[in-house]
Amino acid sequence: MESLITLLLCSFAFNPSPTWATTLQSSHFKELICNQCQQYCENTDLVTAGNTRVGKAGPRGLRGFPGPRGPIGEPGVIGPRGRNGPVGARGSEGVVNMTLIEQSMDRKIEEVHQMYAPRSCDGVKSDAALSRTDSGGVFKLFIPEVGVRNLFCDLTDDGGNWVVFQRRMYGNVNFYRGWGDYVKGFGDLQGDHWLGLEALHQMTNRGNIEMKINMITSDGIHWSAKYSNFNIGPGSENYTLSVSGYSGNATLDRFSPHTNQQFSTKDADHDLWKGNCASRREGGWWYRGCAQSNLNGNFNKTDKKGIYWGADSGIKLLRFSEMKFRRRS
Ligand SMILES: [Ca+2]
Repeated sequence: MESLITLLLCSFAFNPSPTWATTLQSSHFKELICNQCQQYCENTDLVTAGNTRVGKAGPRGLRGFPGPRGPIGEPGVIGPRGRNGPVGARGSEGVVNMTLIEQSMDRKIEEVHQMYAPRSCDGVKSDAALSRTDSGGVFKLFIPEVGVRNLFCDLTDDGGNWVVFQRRMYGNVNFYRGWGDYVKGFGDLQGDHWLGLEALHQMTNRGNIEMKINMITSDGIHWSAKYSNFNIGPGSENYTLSVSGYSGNATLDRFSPHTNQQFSTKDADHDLWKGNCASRREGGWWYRGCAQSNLNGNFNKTDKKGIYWGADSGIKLLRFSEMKFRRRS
């Protein structure tokens, strides 16, 4: 009965009409009612917890320190491809490598010449000459040991087919040169020139070669000296001369005495004299000690520095000389 009365009282106290509310909720009576009617007062600031009263919540405290950094997350998914950028400006014009093109063309030309060029003066036709003279002309030949090379072919003298390797005619080419020039060759094939010791060696070292020298003395006499054997040794032996089998109308054979001699120049002394014959005679030759013939001497000198062929007494100066070889038939 007492509980029923309390329930009614509590229900009445917390569901008052406006008139009653002011009286009940603002007095000690309200606190008294709450202690009896806790189920109605749980949401009010007057609820008790045991013997301790709970006040209103205080102001919010200071924010705590941040916690430790978390682990790195998994990488995200690759995004979609972006749109193409705008077209760039035109670049500057490139440079064509002419050197490579020229080298390539030279190789092709060399291959063509190797296929079609004559192998010796023996097979040339005069209308195929690069340039012509009364006695022959300059031809592009393919010599297997030398490669493709321009040579002067004498097509008329003594049956023709001669390869000319030395000529003194105009005096406009200096023959007082060093070793390198004599090995490589110099001058103008149609005029004064020296073919070169290396080519001479390559084209004569298989034997069966004959050689001829044509000369005109300073007083206009034509001489010839022909040799049935002619061979030039390798560079390792300083292009040693091997010559024999003289015939001709020169006053004496003044070339055979130089056989078995190495070639010498002013900067490469291989002669048998204590001094340097090439310097003394102003040429390059197979000097012994020093010269019975000096066809590579100084064109303008009239003593033993000049171009001469030994005579009965002294020397005979020359105004023309030509040396040539061919395969013996
Ligand atoms: Ca010497």
